Amino acid sequence: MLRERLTQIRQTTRHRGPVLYWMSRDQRVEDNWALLYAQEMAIADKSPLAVLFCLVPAFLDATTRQYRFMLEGLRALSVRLDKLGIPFFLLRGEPAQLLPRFIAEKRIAICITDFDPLRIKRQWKDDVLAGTDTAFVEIDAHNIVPCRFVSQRQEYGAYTLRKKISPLLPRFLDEFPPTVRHPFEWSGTTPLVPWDDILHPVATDAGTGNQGPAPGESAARKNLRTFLDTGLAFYDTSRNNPILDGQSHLSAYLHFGHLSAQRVAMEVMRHHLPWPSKAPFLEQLIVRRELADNFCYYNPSYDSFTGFPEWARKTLDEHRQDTRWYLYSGNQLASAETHDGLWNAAQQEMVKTGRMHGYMRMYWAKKILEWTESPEAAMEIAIHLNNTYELDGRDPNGYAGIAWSIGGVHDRPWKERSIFGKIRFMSYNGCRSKFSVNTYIEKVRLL
Ligand code: FO1
Repeated sequence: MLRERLTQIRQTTRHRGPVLYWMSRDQRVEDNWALLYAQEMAIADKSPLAVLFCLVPAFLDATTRQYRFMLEGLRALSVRLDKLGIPFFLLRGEPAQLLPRFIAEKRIAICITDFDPLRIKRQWKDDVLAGTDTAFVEIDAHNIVPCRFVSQRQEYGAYTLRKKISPLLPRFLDEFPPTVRHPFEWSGTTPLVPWDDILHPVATDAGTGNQGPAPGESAARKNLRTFLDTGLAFYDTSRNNPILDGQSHLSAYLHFGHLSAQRVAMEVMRHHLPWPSKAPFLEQLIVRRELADNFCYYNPSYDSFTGFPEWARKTLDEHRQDTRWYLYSGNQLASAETHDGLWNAAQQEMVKTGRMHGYMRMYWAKKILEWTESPEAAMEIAIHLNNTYELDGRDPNGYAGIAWSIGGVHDRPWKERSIFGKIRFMSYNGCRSKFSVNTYIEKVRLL
């Protein structure tokens, strides 16, 4: 594994003992640099290897919809790991309590964890580190070019990050070795996970309609195959049209780590289509996604008004007193009770299916800025709705997308207008010029 993927969190003289991969973001067996590195270390030490997942009772507004998708994926993962002689522990509770106890009980020699820029995850790691003195290593198994390596500061936009990522791509699109059957037996029993009764009693239920992608690593690979065979060719022409189903439908798999973005990139690169047909998709998959991790990692206020660029805060401040012709509460927006049928359809698509078309996500978030009393209220409501209903919510991509829409993050000033100031505006008529609004509304009504 390329050493740039690795960050030494704590180096201590290691006693001999099992290696632990504390899995969180990258919930897959294949193409997982954190698992591969943990296995490499364990084999070098002639030690056993285990994977641990801490299941928390609540996670950033997640509901049964997301927990079910994740848990079904983890259930399939535990079967795969079992076949490789790697025990999978699923413990319920907070990492700060569970990890130190597990590390002490099992005499873990070193703990490997996967990179995640979200505040909650960094807090978990700090809490766990405070409770144990074991060696700790973090592997960026999510980004193709590791986040901490590709840039040491918040990037202005896609164009500045792309300049740094592009020359490094050939090196970081390196082939994954297989995860092998582990040659050193885990001593002691592995508790069976009571999968059926685990489904989260705590997370509130929100529109758990069962339609939507099948969860897990093998379903993710099947969906990737389908996208490569039938979707990629139309991606560029149809991606801004919510009536055509031109999206890749891979975002939930990427969010839960059922699928490696590096795997997707390598498969697309190998695809027979000419480069111009692939470039727009690779821009979203590589540059936009890694830009989101860069934003969340280097900007501590990634989910609030204070995280906006100075020009955006200034212009929004100047327009705080502008008349809001429409004002809606979070509840009215959640139940799609606005005057705008197009916006309502986008909200309903998300509530019903756990997904919203990429183009509509921008329009949806920008209208929340227009129809709430302040940019702060808009951020709070947009993030809450996104994290409650989107299957791929609670992700750096979501925070960066909302901050782009409402706060001009990674964007530039546009022609000044009321409420928005110089924040890029999107209008109903603008949507009508791109696709048939009524067809989209009707499509959502029939969902
Ligand atoms: N990660 C965990 O380590 N434990 C959890 O119980 C957990 C729940 C969870 C629920 C919904 C969701 O969207 C994500 C969840 N995650 C959990 C985190 C996830 O694995 C990703 O790491 C982040 O959301 C993306 O940065």
